[in-house]
Amino acid sequence: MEGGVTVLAGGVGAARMLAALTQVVPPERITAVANVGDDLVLHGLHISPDLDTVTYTLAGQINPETGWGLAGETWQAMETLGRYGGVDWFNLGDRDLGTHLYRTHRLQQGASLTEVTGEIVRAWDLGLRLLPVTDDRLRTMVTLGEGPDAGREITFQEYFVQRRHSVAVSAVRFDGASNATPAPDVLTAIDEAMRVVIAPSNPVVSIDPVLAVPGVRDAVTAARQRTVAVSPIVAGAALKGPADRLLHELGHDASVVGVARLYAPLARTLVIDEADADLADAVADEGIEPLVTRTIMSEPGVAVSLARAVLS
Ligand code: FO1
Repeated sequence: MEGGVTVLAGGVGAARMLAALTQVVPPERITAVANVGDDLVLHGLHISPDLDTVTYTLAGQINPETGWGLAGETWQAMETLGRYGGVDWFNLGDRDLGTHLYRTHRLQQGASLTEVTGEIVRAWDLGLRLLPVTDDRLRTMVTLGEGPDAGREITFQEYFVQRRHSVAVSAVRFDGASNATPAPDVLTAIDEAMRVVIAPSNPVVSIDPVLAVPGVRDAVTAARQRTVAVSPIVAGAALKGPADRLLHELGHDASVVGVARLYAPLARTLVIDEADADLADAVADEGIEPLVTRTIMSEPGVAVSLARAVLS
């Protein structure tokens, strides 16, 4: 397939999808537009988990035990931090810290997040283009749904890491989104792509913040005929993380049909797993064409065949 491929990306699922795509099309033709709603400033450092998960995965350096951070990691800085009683629920490995130090310093020098991300991607010799969806501040905020803290709004990482996403959620909001502008090249990358791919990332906390940046949802809607989404839900469960639980708590169906309902205005095709073949007609009834294939990328050979299916 000629022309560019633009991927709307969250963390782990998107990183695996991108790694597979780079085996099928030259990386120079791939642009990833990544979620920054998970970003946080901690110890004065700007941390961009989804940008880093994509970078480290494509560099072949992702920590295989965690799915985030760098392989061969040590944790001595965290040990020292713990000694002082510093914030230690968000684990920053010694190798990973180098990335956050560099990013933070460059941002303080006045570089944009897009520029710094480009520098980091080049330093890891990745051929693709990785763009934060915006250079502006955008933070996913989560309202707790039950218990003593019901109604309290916390940051995404306080929900995901500190509370291990094991608490009920009643609402999700993207703070800063309405005033954000898409980073340079984001809209063009969507407008001009031969194929737009919505990666198998969490629809409500990874893809929605990308779409919440003014102009992005409209651009993807306009590209609908060229857009393929991959369901992150297989047989009613998320492959990783709390997507199934969040979909359910926020009033969606935690199934490929629920995903189809969310993506029908944006994508012509929804790739669903063979395990959900019996739901293909229900997906079609939502107004999105189902494509049934194997989608579990941790299984041998599946990632590349999924990438081919997405581009076909
Ligand atoms: N996830 C965890 O479950 N625990 C952590 O301590 C943690 C630290 C961390 C540090 C850097 C980074 O880039 C990611 C990190 N993650 C951690 C993963 C991350 O919070 C989530 O996977 C994403 O934000 C969700 O896509």
